[in-house]
Amino acid sequence: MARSWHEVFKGVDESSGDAAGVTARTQEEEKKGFFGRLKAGMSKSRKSMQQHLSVVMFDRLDAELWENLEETLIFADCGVKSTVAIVDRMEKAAGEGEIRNREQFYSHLEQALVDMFADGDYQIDVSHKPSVILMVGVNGTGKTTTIGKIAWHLQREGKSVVMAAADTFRAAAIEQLSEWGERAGCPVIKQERGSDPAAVVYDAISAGRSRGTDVIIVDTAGRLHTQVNLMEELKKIRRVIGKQIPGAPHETLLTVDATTGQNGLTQARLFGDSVGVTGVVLTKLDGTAKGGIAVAISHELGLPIKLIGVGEQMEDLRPFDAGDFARALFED
Ligand SMILES: Nc1nc2c(ncn2[C@@H]2O[C@H](COP(=O)(O)OP(=O)(O)OP(=O)(O)O)[C@@H](O)[C@H]2O)c(=O)[nH]1
Ligand SMILES: [Mg+2]
Repeated sequence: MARSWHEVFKGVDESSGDAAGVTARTQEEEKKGFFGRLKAGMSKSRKSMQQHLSVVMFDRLDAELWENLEETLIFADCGVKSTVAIVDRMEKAAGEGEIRNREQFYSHLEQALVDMFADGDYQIDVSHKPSVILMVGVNGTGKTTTIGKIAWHLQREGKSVVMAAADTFRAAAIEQLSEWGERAGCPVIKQERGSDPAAVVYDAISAGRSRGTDVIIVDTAGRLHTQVNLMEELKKIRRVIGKQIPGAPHETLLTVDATTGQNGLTQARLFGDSVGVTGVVLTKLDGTAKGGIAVAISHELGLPIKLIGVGEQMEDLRPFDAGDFARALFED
């Protein structure tokens, strides 16, 4: 079953925050509730899978079946590498007599899918004092809203947060982050529109340090005049952070919009090469029938997906769990 928010943060004290008062039973209920939302959010992907596989005759394990499975996974955007690996594994299992009916087919498929997700640290490291989380990603993918939600959860877990409005490209971006700051109850360090993002980050770290803040979260621009400019700006921000706090940023999270499909994979590759991404936040899974993109991103880039978004509400951003993801994709 899914991890709770308490479990997703590395460095959150067991006895601090609201989580200390949350009973195991409430945590269980929270997880069940999320699975329902996850299933609802992934209904487009699930329906598409079911439609593709509905023609399959599970008592005839022939070439047609494997072709059909292959097409289904490719259509779902699982990517060629993962698709080939999954189909090979399924054929092998069938050859060994492990797949004889519908149930066995789906349980093997679920497990094969789960195993495609990269190993890696699925937690978000906030164990340093202060810890710095840098949020990067193309415009509109969900950076600012994700920061707001993470900040809200961190405060609830007893961690103090300062946010840095380093997307100085648009005035609206600074306002949007400020609103999230109010909602989450944490200060937002900002300057005028058009000011140097690295200077904002410098201020935020100084402010965070003097206040004894636990976590500093940095919002960045998703679009500048050119992509080269953007990567150079992000590199500069990283250098400024690293100079003030050796070893930081401790997390560089990349937001990817699931509805952009293979294009999201290309973006992830670019950011990964330029700014050293430690994990992916995959947003808008509710808006696509091609939820398999999660598999492609994780498997082909070797990156853990740390959080997923299945809607715009606060509760729709959740810790990622590969097992739940696979179940939500196939199970009625
Ligand atoms: N349906 C859906 N919408 C989402 C999800 N996550 C974020 N959004 C919406 O996507 C829109 C863009 O989110 P932002 O957080 O502003 O994106 P951003 O990356 O900061 O964008 P820029 O500041 O322009 O670079 C908002 O309207 C969010 O509510 C999700 O999981 N599902
Ligand atoms: Mg933004």
